[in-house]
Amino acid sequence: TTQPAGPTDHDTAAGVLDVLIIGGGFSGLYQLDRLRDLGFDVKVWDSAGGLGGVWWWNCYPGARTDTVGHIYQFAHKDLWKDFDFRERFPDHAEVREYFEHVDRKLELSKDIEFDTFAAQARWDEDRREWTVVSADGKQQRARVVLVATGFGSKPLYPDIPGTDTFEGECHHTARWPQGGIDMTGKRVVIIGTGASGVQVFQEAAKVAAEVTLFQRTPNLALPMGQRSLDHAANDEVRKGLPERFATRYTAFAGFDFTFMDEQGATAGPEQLRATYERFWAEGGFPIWLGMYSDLLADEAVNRTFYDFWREKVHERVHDPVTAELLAPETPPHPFGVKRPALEQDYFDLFNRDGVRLVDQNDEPVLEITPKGVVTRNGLIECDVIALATGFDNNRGGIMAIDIQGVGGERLQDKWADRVDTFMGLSTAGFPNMIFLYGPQSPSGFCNGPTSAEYQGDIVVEFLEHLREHGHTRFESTGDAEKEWTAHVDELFEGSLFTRARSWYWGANVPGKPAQMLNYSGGLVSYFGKWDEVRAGGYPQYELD
Ligand code: N01
Repeated sequence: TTQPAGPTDHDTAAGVLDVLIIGGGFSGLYQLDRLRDLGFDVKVWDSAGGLGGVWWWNCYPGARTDTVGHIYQFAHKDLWKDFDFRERFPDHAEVREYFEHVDRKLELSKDIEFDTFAAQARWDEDRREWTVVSADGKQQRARVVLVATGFGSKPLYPDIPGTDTFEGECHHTARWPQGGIDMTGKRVVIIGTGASGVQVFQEAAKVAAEVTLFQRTPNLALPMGQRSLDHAANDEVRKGLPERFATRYTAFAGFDFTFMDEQGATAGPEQLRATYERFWAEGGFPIWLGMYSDLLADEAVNRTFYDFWREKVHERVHDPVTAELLAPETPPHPFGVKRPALEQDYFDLFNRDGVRLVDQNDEPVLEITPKGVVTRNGLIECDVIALATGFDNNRGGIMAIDIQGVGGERLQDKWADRVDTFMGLSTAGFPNMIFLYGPQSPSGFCNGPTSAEYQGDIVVEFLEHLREHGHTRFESTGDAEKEWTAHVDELFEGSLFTRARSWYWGANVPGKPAQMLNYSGGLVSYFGKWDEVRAGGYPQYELD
């Protein structure tokens, strides 16, 4: 059912690809390489100007991984054997260098069209193929479309009047100018304290004349445990990597660690403290997803960690009012049900002259004028405004494309009130389309590269299965997605995750339907489920 690999006329509507991949981040690139090797005729379209997906767009100062670089890479084809990371947690420039390394080895770029935003995709039932049209009018037909737009490709802009009138530089962190902005000696305003806000703040506060950070919810940020790595250190790390890569497939969130077997509820106060101190000294996400197995479920245990965390923050911040704003006595929400950032000197930098934290709830930004931002206390003059206000996560990148399925039904309409997928992979009425890292998949609870490979493998295997059996059309059923949605909802309801207005369930976007968009059952359950699907002959799909 597929054409043999080989040259076809991709620039005209006459050429039909086996697979068009929208998005060239970890997931899209993995698909490209795997499918190309298997003889599929495949291309990638990406709106970015270069490789890396989110790592191309998020070039704001300080943008870096929150996952140890050695684990935030492909295990595929021994690519890891000859790439050194300079830092334990590489910054965006280094992640881009990694992608260039991958490109040199796998020659991916020749099959990627950059600066190509897929604006529309139309299903043709008679031909059993999609026609995808770019924002600049290019057309591409493909039998299968893989939507690999990532969970954070659609920036969320705050609704503040006057943004266009500002005379200085005002940018969303995910649309930062590729050439950068020198903040030395400047007056900088940052709105938002998610991972992006914390990171850009850490850079701004070191060089700018003045930094004003607007906080709506405190970030329960954890120590990163950053270290420099030389070649010998990289060699040392590499020795243990195959084993650590294998662990990624068995861990809750695709890291090389998972929760401990012990419960915090049965540990005494001294034992709890000793554990917290031990993890704190090492830093990183194990503090969040590698400690007591009931930390994110048992509110009393959770509170003991919050109090420990608060104490640590208060030790570092001199001004008691600022310290209390950053780490209030009453937790803003249980620890860890909103993604904590990893910080290096975030809390210490509030001790600097010219650095100010403003409570956005008490003193919101009312307006942006040519000279700066206005609050009820007047104008804060500034030269740079960083909008670190996040994304329309999980579904935003997909819904930015006008996808028209069977009978012209629009995905934007189908999902207007509720997202429905089967395992985050596909949705009824939209045949021959697969989402990678999609809504209702482990996505936000999974290390990106792990998902790219692990979920990527099931997609490749599924496409091979279809080819072998001569199927030219697949569509998941409405019943299958009802059941999956109910399962995702059930895991969320009653959990502590409902207690923070997070992007995990769409609560960060005004007007977005409240619905859990990330599968929170862990990788083992997710892929165990797919094993059943495969063993049963894919009964959740109509195959023809
Ligand atoms: O976005 P966020 P992010 N007025 O949604 C505030 C990944 N990531 O870009 O918390 C005022 O977390 C909002 O306030 P509140 C990572 O998975 C990873 O930082 O909703 N404030 C919040 O403080 C991460 O979780 C890295 O009350 C407004 C902030 O803006 C995800 O991407 C780096 C506002 C948004 O925080 C998103 O992170 C960066 C408004 N109108 C991102 N609207 C790594 O380290 C929103 N806010 C790998």
